[in-house]
Amino acid sequence: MSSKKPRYSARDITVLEGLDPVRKRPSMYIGGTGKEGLHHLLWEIVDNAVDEAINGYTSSITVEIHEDGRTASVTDHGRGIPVDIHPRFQKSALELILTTLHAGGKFDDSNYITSGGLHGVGSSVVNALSRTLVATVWRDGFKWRQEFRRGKPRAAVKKIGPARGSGTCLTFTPDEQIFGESSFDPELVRERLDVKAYLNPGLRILFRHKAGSHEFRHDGGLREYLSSLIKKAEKRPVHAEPFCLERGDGDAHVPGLLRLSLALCWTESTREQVFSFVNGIPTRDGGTHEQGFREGLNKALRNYMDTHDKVPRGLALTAEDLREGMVAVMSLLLQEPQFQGQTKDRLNNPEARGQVDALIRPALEQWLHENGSAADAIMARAAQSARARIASRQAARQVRRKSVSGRRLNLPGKLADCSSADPGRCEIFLVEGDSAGGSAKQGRDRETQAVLPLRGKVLNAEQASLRKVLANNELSDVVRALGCGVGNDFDLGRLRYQRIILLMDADSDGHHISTLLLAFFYRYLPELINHGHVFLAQPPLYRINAGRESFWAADDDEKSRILTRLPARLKPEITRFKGLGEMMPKTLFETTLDPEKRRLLRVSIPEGAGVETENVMSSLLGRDPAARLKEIMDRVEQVDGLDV
Ligand code: 28F
Repeated sequence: MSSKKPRYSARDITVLEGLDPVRKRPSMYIGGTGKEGLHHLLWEIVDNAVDEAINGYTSSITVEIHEDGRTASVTDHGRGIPVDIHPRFQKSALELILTTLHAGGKFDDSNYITSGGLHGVGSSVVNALSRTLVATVWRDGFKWRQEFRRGKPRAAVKKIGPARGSGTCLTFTPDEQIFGESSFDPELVRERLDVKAYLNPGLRILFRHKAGSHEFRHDGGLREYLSSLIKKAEKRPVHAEPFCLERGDGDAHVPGLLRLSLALCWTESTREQVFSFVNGIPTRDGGTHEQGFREGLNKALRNYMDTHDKVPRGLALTAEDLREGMVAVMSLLLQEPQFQGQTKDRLNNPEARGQVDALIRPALEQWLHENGSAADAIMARAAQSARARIASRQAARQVRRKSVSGRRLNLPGKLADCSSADPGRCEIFLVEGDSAGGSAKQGRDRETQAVLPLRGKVLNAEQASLRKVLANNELSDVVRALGCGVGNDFDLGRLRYQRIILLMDADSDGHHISTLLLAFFYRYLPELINHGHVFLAQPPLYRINAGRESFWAADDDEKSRILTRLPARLKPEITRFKGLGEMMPKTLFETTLDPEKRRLLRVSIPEGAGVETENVMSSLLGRDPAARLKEIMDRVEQVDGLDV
């Protein structure tokens, strides 16, 4: 540890702001007021003590959880927080530090490395959120003491008496008005302090609590941390020595990045584990530094493979293959870390990405070059991952194929299925009535078109519960035929048909059934509509025979348009279809089923429709079961000569 000793006084404190905002909105400062928030208080104070240590003023700190489980003390043997009186504010530096937000000073010194976090506002935030806080300072040959209650001093700092040495001790009890009755969790504290000791080799941390005391000191740093993690995971490393990197303290000419430490090793585990820290704070959600790490790693391994002719034959290694089984610990010291996300667990400094990449890549490549047997083992591990990945993908495909055929057994008896098993090519017609169903079955393209005739009554889904809906034979047949499940069980990936086409008579009964079916899809299978799988067929209403030719018209408008176009000498013969069942199968195919000639309407829920559509649908379907289809037709888009 270095020992730079810049001189400070109370003069160095800059911006001052009271603590009211902290008590008003504690979560803004410590993330929450639960267990995490409570422990956050302790981490802040511990970090301040660690800062004093990593800057070379002390080599050991003590953390104690008292009998009550709610009071904690942290002690360092550093310089002691200054107690001299600030000439302008007529208060001690100690009091200013503990009662004002953003009290800078030591943090304006670019030599002073901090643990980030609240970036120096930490101890005042803790003070604000503590029922009581007692500060004891040893400094200038005396022992000093000051007490606070909910952030307010009870009196000025008092000289207790002569004392040797120097240091700071803060004892605080989190305010039950803010944190309730919860107490510190010794196991959690133990764990965190242990990691702190790995991150700061040479530092000794004493931890005392009711059930015992521990001493943490890990001079092996990240290398030792890595080996303890691997031991804990019970996974064997595939090479003997880990790759370790230390950059910083002058040799890293990277602005803002003061230090980078890294240890990594490949194991037989099929997971990848990266534990990253910025200024001693775990970055559980990764961030730019982890991105840079992965990029540097990837490039180094690929460069090494290329230049040493180690590219495995016939195997394409992905970046994930290269990292499988890897366990890594990375610790960064940054001048100005920016943390992001709900819990501030992600680093956001954009420059960190390139900096970390640039530090890791050449070093790792060099290491691989010098450690041939480790490099070989790592390459073999990646190839193994690639082979396992390919094999498991094949196995998954096999299972999928099997379950497709397995589900065929559960298909409704009335379904005339198509022969193709490729859902992308298949469509299903939901047809009203047996006779229409018969024509459709005969007229369809058996390879790609399935037909499900619906008899009986389709339940009004708008007013029924899912259980009732599924008790309805017609609707449960539809669900079984589609194969994609419904409710919690829904899985679009299992849909057996690309297009679901409602084919109903162009009369009021047909409209009614279409409406009920659409209500059912809208309510219980909205994904099918959202992904554009639901269509309305447009069977013709009229046939017009003129000479040797036949024309079909979907409605009266179309009929008159056709008639006006016909040569005057022909006497057209007009047939109005009463129902689909009257149509010859061949005619039905030509007019309605044939993907080349037919017209379909795709059903869609209008963009941004929420409550409004909801209301329209329920007034349309819920209260007036005889509602006209027209209102739904307003929401469909025309699809001509469709081939999606
Ligand atoms: C129990 C937690 O907080 N330890 C600390 C110091 C030492 C100095 C310091 C802290 C002074 C003017 C701000 C002493 N002498 N443990 C701790 N130890 N803060 S916090 O200074 C704060 C600055 O503005 C210190 C000379 N320089 C700094």
